Amino acid sequence: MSKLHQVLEEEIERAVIFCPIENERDKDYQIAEISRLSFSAGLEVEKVFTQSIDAFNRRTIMGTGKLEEVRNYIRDNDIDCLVVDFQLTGSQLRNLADELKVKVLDRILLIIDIFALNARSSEGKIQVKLAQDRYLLTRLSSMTGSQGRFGGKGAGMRGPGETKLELDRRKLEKEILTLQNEIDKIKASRKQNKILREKNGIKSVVLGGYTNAGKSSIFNLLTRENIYADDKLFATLDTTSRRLFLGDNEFCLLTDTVGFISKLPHELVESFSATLEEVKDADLVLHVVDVADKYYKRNIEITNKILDDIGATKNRLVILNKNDLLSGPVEIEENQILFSVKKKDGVEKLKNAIRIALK
Ligand SMILES: Nc1nc2c(ncn2[C@@H]2O[C@H](COP(=O)(O)OP(=O)(O)OP(=O)(O)O)[C@@H](O)[C@H]2O)c(=O)[nH]1
Ligand SMILES: [Mg+2]
Repeated sequence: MSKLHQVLEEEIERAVIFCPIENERDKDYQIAEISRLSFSAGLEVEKVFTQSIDAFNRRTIMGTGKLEEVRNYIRDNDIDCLVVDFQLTGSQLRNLADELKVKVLDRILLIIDIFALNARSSEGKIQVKLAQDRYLLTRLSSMTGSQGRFGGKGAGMRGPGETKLELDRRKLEKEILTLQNEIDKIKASRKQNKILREKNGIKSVVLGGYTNAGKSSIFNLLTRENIYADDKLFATLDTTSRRLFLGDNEFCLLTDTVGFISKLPHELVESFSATLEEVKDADLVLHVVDVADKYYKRNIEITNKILDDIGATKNRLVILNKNDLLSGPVEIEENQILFSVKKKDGVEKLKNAIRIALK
C-alpha cells in the first residue's frame, strides 16, 4: 500500500502554477494569491501559466495546446511540481500527473499542506489531520496504484505531528470518526468555558481576518504574549486566549485565531469548526486588515463573507493595520481604526473602541 511520507523540514521545490481564469478582472489578484500560497508551502515559483476557464478541459483542466506548453516548460526547466489554482477531482490529479510526470497539487491540497506545516498545538494538529483525511477519502479511488505521485517528499505530503498519512479507506474512515470525537470534546469544553465566562460577565473579543494581516502581532502587542508571527500565510492555526486590560479595572478575553483566505476549502472549514465556532461566539470580532496590501478592499470583502457564512453576526470593528507602510492617505470609514503594530500606533484608540463596542 502506498503511503504519504511525512516530511517535517521545509524543502524548497521548483514549481509552476496553472491558473484557470474565471474572471479577467480578478486575474492579477488570483495570481498574486496563489503565488503567495505556493511560497508559504516552500515552493519556488518559476512560472505562472494562465488560461481562460472557457478553454476548460474536463480531463486535464487545461486545453491540449496549453498542456503541451506546460509539459515543455517542465521538461526544460527541471520542475518538481505543478500547482493548479482549482479544486481538482482525483482523476484530474492523476491525469495531469500522468501527462506531465511531476507531482500535482490543487489549491485545496496546497492550503491543507500549509496548515500541516504550521500546526503546533494538539487542537491544530487534530483539525489538520481531519482535513487531510477528508481530502484523501474523497479522492482515494483515483489515487491508489498511480505512479508514486502521492509518495515522495515535500509540499502536499506533509503530515501534522508524528502521524503518517495512509491511503486505506477503512483506516481513514475510522480515523475520521476518532478525530471528530476529539473535536467534539474540544467544543464541549469550549462551551463549558463560555458558560463560565458569561456567568462572570467576561466578554470575549476575537481577532479575525485575512491571513498575514497582523492578527498575532496585534495580539502580542496588546497582551505582551509571544505568539508566532511570520510573513507567511497561515502562521497561526491555534487559538490562544489572554486577558486584555481595557483600563478602569475592566478586562475582556482576547483570542487570536487562524487566518482566512478566499475559497477556503470546505474540508478545512468543516475540520476547523472548533476554531470557527470561537469566532462565531465572540461578543466582538476585531477584523484585522493589512491596509498596505494592494488588494486590501478585496480581502475585507472575503473576510466579511466568511464571517457572515459562519454566523459571526455580532459586533465587528475593522483594524486597518500596517499603516506605517502607507505612502499616502487612506479613506477611513466609520467603525474602522488606523493602526500600526510596528509604530505601536492606535493602541489606546483601539482599547477605547473595544470598550465602547462591548457596552
Ligand atoms: N510593517 C508592518 N508589519 C507588520 C505589522 N503588523 C504585522 N506585521 C508583519 O506582518 C507579518 C504577518 O503578521 P502576523 O501577526 O503573523 O499575521 P497574522 O494575521 O497573525 O497571520 P496568520 O496567522 O498567518 O493568519 C509579520 O511579518 C509581521 O511582522 C505592522 O503594523 N507593520
Ligand atoms: Mg497569526
